[in-house]
Amino acid sequence: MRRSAEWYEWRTASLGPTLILCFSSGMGCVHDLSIFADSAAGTDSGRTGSDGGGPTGVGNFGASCAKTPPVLREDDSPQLDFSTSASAAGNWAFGSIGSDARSFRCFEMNRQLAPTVSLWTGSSTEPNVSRNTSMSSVTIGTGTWPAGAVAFHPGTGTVRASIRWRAPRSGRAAIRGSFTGIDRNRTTTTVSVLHRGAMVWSGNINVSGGGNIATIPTDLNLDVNAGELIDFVVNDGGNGMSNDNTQAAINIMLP
Ligand SMILES: [Ca+2]
Repeated sequence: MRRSAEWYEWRTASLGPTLILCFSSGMGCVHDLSIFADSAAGTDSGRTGSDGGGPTGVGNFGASCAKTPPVLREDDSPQLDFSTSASAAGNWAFGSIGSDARSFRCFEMNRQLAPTVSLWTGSSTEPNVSRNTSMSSVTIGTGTWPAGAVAFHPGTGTVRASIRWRAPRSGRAAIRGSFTGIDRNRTTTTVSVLHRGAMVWSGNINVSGGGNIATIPTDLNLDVNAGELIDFVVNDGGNGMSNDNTQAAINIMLP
């Protein structure tokens, strides 16, 4: 790995007064939040940030994303880091992704669809990721967000929405979750899990024989390195993106 003086300066600033002792030769840092270790090829250019979270899945969330320190959690879910102020925070980022995981871009625009439903988008309305922060379901147009729900919606063609997780430490991550169509005109999507940019699971919602709920099997356990990325991706199911709002109930256990 390659770490510049600028990198350390950024790191120190981002973590405030926390003292971090790092070693050369890939031994890592004694501080538990040391997760910005890039691949052996080294793509991290420090504060100016060009690491792209490519197919190796190692690095920051992506070049377009704010750099934020991770949060150590054994039980993680995207709603814990969804905020209206930043599309990348803690262990989760919300953005668009093409057919190559290296194309991930953090969303730039946030707006309220309703007093308790917040939406992150790029330059277009879709793809997007949204959250209902209330304790009640909320219906907007043809979509109904259950209480507390995170949802995502694809764009057109290969432009998809991604809920991206960055491992706060190394270990075996239990990937759990279910995805539900929440549009009354029938959501038609395909949801995938990508690890190191490669698909490790996919499920169909009201297309290709799938029903309205697609559930990740309970044996999807992935060995992750600190800083590695896992993408939860939704596409349009091959029939266009109309009425494709999809609830994403995601849970990652990393003991
Ligand atoms: Ca569709």
